[in-house]
Amino acid sequence: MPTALITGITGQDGSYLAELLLSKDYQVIGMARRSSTVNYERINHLLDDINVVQGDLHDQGSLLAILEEHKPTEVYNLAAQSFVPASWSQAVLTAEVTALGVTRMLEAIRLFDRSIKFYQASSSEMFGKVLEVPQKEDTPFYPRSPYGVAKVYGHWISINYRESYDIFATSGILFNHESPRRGLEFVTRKITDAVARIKLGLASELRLGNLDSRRDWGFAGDYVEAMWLMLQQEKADNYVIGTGETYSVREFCENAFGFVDLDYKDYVVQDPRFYRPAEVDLLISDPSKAREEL
Ligand code: NAP
Ligand code: G4F
Repeated sequence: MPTALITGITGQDGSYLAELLLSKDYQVIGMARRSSTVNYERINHLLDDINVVQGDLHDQGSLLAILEEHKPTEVYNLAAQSFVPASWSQAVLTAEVTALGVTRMLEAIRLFDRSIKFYQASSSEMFGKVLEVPQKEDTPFYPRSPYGVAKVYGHWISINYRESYDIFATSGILFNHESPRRGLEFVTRKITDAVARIKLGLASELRLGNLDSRRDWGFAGDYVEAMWLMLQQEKADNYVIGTGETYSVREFCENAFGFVDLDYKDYVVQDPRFYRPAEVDLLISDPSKAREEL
């Protein structure tokens, strides 16, 4: 039975990936950081089948100890400070977790067992102020947030450990992916949650920032399958995962409100509090390499 370690098991992707790996008869070890109250909402239904262990990307010793005790054959590094606006208000923490955390896990692998296959959760945020349309694996990066900058570091340190130590370190450059399990502060769930509340008479408006930015939105449940496929390849590589389609936040609002016969213009208020110091205006993927090879 293969054993996989998932960091970020309590997050959106961690929960879907755990379900996928269980369906493939993996033993699943999920790493969660200690908090004063547990936040297992997304994995409550899996607790009989997975082993949740405490560890933190800040803490090198905890990562090494988990590898030594559970001896995974695959490590999926999904943990991160992943909310872009928080990366301006907590820039150093974002760098510690989202950037240096990757090195800490790679160091643990280097020291314990270099045959472990490693997946790094890289992001289309790395393309930022895009230098090519659509974006693919060799499109140059121009990150626009401390989060994007930290992800560029995580991407390149993964490639560096691949080239320096021959570690199977793969970087999945995933475009936005959403689901009912998405955190409520991200724009898709913020909108759909508000639409439901407004329709039920529980809210009267929705305050948003930039309505004109465009994203290539996919479904998280599909994208975790791509993560697994990347680690089943003969060699480690970089892959862009996306739909190849792009829509604006405004179009998303039109659709979501329209779905319950409401007009978004009657409810959406643009609020400067939700504008970002630097915006990523347009993301659209060219996922042809993944389609051909995975
Ligand atoms: P998410 O829901 O925000 O989950 C992040 C996970 O990281 C949570 O389990 C969180 O734990 C954990 N975490 C945060 N800081 C940690 C630390 N210091 N030590 C250990 N764990 C820590 O994110 P997601 O949407 O599932 O995304 C998964 C990964 O893919 C992230 O790395 C994200 O940056 C990346 N990504 C996501 C997308 C997307 O559109 N969803 C696209 C590209 C890349 P708590 O529950 O305790 O907070
Ligand atoms: O949903 P968002 O917060 O996602 P964002 O910034 O694209 O980042 C997500 O996707 C990345 C992949 O490209 C991941 F790496 C990252 O971890 C995260 O999962 O914002 C989407 C767009 C932005 O342009 C933002 O300015 O929606 C715009 N927006 C407009 N009003 C808003 C709001 N975003 C949020 N969160 N809240 C608003 O009120």
